[in-house]
Amino acid sequence: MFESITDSLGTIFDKIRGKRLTEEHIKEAMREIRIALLEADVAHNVTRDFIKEISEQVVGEKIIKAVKPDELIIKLVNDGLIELLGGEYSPIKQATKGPTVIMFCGLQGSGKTTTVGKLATKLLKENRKPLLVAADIQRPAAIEQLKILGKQIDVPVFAESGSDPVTICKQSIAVAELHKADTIILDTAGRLHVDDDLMMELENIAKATNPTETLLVLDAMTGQDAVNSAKEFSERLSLTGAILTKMDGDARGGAALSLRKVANIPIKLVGVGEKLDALEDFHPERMAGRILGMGDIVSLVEKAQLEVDEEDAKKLQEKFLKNTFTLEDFQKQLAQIRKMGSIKDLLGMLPGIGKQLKGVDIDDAQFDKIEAIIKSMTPKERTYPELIDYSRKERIAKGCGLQMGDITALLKQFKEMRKMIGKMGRSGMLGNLLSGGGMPQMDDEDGGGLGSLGGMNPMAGLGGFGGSGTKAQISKKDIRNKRKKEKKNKKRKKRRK
Ligand SMILES: Nc1nc2c(ncn2[C@@H]2O[C@H](COP(=O)(O)OP(=O)(O)OP(=O)(O)O)[C@@H](O)[C@H]2O)c(=O)[nH]1
Ligand SMILES: [Mg+2]
Repeated sequence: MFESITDSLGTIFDKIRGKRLTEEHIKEAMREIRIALLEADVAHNVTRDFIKEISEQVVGEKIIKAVKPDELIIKLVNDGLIELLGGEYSPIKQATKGPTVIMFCGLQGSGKTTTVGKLATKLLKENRKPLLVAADIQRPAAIEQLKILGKQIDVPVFAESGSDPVTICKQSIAVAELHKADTIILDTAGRLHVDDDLMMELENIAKATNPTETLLVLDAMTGQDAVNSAKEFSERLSLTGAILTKMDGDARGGAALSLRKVANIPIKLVGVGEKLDALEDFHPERMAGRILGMGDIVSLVEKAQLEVDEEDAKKLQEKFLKNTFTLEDFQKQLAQIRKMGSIKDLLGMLPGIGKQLKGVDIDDAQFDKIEAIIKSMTPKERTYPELIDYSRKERIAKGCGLQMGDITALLKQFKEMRKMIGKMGRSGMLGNLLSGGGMPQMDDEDGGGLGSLGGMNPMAGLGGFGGSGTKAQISKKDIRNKRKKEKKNKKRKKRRK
C-alpha cells in the first residue's frame, strides 16, 4: 500500500535534502507534492487545502533561513499527512453497560463479512467473547458464509433465514446473553449503490440495537468512489468509523488520505489480506511514517508481541547470548516470523528498508525451501551443522528434493548469521538489544543483500526484535553478571599462565 506515493515523495525529498533552498526550490517541491497526492488519488479539494496550508507555513523567510530547511519541510509534510489520516488513533469502543454492539455496513463486496470474521478473531485474542449476527438475509449464501467463518474460529453465529434483519438484530441481544457473549457484530446486507431501501433498513437496525460502533466498510481499491459512498452513508447514518479493506492490493492510498476530510469519520481498522489475521489497527502517525518511508517499528514490535511466545523468546535469547543458536531454533523462529505476515511487508516496516525493497522480489516460497532443508536433517545435524559433509549433504538434498548447492548456501548463511550474533554478543550490542535498547544497524557482510535466499541477516534482526518486544527479557543484571563471570575467567586464565 502507498508504494507509489512513498516513491514520489522520496524522490522529491531527495532533491531538496541537504540543499540551501531558494524560494524557487520550495515552490517546485510543493508543485511536485501536489502531483504526487493527485496521482495517489487523493481528492482534489483535499490536495488543494493540504498544499495551501503547507505553503503558507513554508513560504516566507522562516523556512529559507532555517538551519535545515529540508527537514523542516519533511516535518511539515509529515504533520500534514497525520492530520489528513485523522490525527489520532481511534480505537474500537466498548459499551459501558450491556453488550457492545458493532454494526457493519457498506456496499456489496466491500469486505463486510470477511472483516466481521477478522474482527472477531482479533477480539478473541483480547479475551472478548463475540457473537456474529447474520443480518444479511438477502442471499442464503451470505448466511452460509458467516456460519462457515464462525465455525472456523469457534464463535457462535446467530442466523434466522425466515425473519427480517431488524428483528434478528434486536433478538441478537438476548441471544448474546445466552451465549455469554460480550460483543455482538452485525453483518448487514450490501447493495451495489446506496439506495433508500438499504438506508431505511440500516437506520431501523441502528434504532433497534443502539450500536456502540457503526462502522462503514470501504474497499480501498475503489479510491474516490469509496470516499463518495462514505459521504452518502454518513449523511444518513451516524457512523462512528470506517474500515478500509484490501489495502494489501495496489490501492494508491487516496481513500485513506481523503476520508477524514471529506466524510469526517475516523479510520479505525485496515484490512491487509484475505486471511483472518489480516486486520490492523489504524494509527495515523505510524501510517504517515510508512508513507514517508520512515518505517513502522511500533507496529512491527506489536505484531511480534502477539505472535511470539514469551517462554520461547526467553529461551531463544539465552541461546543468542551463549551463541548456541541451532538450525532447529532458526526453523522455529522462521515459523514464528511467518505467522506475522509476508516477509516483504515485515521488512518494509523497518526504517529505510522499504525503499531498498523496491523491485526486490522476496518470494515467501524461498522460506519453504529453507524449512524443507532443515526438516530433512537429523536432529544432530541441526544442532551441529558443521557435521554436514558431502555425503550428508547429498542425503539431505535427496530428502527435500533440492540441489546440493541450496544446502551449501543455507549452511553458509547460517554460519555467517552465527558469526554476526557472536560479534554482537561480544560487543555488548546484543545485550543492549535484548534488554530493549533498540535495533542495531547491521551490515550485510556476505554481500548477499536482501534478495539473497530470503535475506537472512535482516531476519536475525527481526528475531531479536521479537524478543525485545516481549516481556520475557533477559535483564541488564543478567548480562552484567555474565560479563563479570567472563572477566573473572579471563583473569583466572591469565594467572594460570
Ligand atoms: N485482498 C484482500 N481481499 C479482501 C479483503 N477484505 C475482503 N476481501 C475479499 O473481498 C471479497 C468480498 O468480501 P466479502 O467479505 O464477502 O464482502 P461483503 O461486503 O460481505 O459482500 P456482500 O455480502 O456481498 O455485500 C472476498 O473475496 C474477500 O476475500 C482484504 O483486506 N484484502
Ligand atoms: Mg457479506
